[in-house]
Amino acid sequence: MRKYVLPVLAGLSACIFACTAPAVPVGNNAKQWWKEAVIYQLYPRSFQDSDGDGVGDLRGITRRLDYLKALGIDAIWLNPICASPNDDNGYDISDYTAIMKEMGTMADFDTMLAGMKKRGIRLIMDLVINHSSDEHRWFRESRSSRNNPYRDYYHWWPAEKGKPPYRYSIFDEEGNAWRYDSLTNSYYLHYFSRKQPDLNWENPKLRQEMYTIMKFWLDKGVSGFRLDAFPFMAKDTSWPVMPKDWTNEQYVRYYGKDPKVHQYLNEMYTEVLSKYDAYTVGEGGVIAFKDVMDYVNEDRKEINTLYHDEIANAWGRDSFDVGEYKIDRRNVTGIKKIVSKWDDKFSTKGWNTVFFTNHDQSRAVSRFGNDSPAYREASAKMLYTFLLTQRATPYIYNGDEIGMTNIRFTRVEEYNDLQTRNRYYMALKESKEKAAAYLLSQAELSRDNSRTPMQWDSTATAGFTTGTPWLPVNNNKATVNVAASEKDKNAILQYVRRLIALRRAYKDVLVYGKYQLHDAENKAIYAYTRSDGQHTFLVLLNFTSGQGNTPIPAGYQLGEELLNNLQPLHQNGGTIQLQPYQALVIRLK
Ligand code: TEU
Repeated sequence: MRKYVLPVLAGLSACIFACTAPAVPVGNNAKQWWKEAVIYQLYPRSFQDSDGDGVGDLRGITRRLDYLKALGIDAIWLNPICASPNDDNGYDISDYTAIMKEMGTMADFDTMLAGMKKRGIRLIMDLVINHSSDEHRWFRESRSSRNNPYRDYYHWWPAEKGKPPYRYSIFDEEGNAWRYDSLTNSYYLHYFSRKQPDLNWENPKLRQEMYTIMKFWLDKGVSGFRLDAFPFMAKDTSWPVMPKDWTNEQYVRYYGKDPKVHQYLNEMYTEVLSKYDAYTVGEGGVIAFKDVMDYVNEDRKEINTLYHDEIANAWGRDSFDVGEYKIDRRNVTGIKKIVSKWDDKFSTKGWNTVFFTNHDQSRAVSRFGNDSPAYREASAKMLYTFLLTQRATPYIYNGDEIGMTNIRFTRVEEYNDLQTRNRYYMALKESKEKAAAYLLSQAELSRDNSRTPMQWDSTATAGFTTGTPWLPVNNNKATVNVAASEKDKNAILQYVRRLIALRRAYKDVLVYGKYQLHDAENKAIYAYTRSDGQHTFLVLLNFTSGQGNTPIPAGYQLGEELLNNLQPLHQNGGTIQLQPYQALVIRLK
């Protein structure tokens, strides 16, 4: 059987606040709020429940806004909150201008947004543009007859033409993106689940509907959008037959990224985004590195930023083809190459983003650090030191700031995520062994690992709900929780607050300043400097559970120690010795 290779589909000393003489940024262009922002990704279903139904909601978020303000973040990217039957946890929208009933009401939304504004926190909405729910009014109309005015809001293939050319579906139980509908004797296209039919962006009416929806939210005062799965929105609708042994690169070409995507994004920018000065971040996992600038180059007037999966994938990728499953936590030199390559790409144009995890990836400390009791705190702080000292907009995923870990389910029945469940059953059709291997990979890689409820305290449901949580709470809530972190001055949370404050105090260095890699071949230490021409900061990160050594960059001496997750700093002549997972930010002189 052919292989399904899935697509890459923060107190600080007073000095810090006093030393910020403005300097001309080195490297990148115009200053923007969204370049300077620290963005917090909030998965609303798992953040805070207020009514005891076991599902997080908007009133819950409003209750926790002081926590977010104290963290120091500037904006929130909120995963979908619109009306949805929740086949894919809100990524299947049945009404784009209504609130999902589990999440509350539009009045709750308005209160939440007002609470954010009062605290100087911006809101970025998740815009699901490639597909809707099959329960959306548009789709109900569309499937009702071939002559319905909404027919062309979706992609249909009349069955009298025979079977449509094969397209793989990322979530379908049978892996087939065309679903037969007897009502009109036609197949509809769904790249994701059967309940997520793809929208037809070639139809100008559909595009205008989407722009109206975007204006609705912008008029309410949101600051921008995260564009879900956007490269898929423009397809080659002549539906060419795919070569038998298609590769990953071909998959993307046949499935999306049609040149029309640039036309649609430019139209969206002209008709909507430019009028509101709204920020956009596209989910760009399937966009090849060489093509990135075609989307985010400001001269093209399309989107501001996108995010990629290269760092995440360097530590293992979720794939139906379990052969691709690998976790290599020692791949430090590989990570340096990826990060440096992306930094270089944006040295004169566009702007980079950086994240370790999100709702589609497992927990950062489990996957990229070391979540054993001995190293969980040190390695989580080390990872955050990286994240908040990059020339890129950093995304913090909720719960990571207290070092939440993978839950590691062992039985398929424990999983909620349709991706894990459906891929498991597909694997089972091949063999029990394949299914077992896939299940084992999911303990490390499943999206449900990062979707377990936020751990606020050590009580049975971690302060998330008074009811039964929709997904179990991780047992380590007894020690890994916000309440305990507030009392411990060495907690990951307190360290993250200090890092955010440092980034804010030294924007010219840590946001806009030049990035330079040092000691590139070192297999344990990731060393780089950030510099604005006036200040140079050295960042040292030990990504391993062993000791590491690295030279002080030539021509420099160590100055003030700005952050150190593991006191003390060991210096031996021109060499610095780092303890396992030690992270340092030092001013050079
Ligand atoms: O993900 C798009 C996507 O391409 C997925 O395949 C994703 O890379 C994969 O699930 C990672 O394991 C977006 C959303 O981020 C995801 O949560 C949704 O399920 C998906 O779109 C459908 O809307």
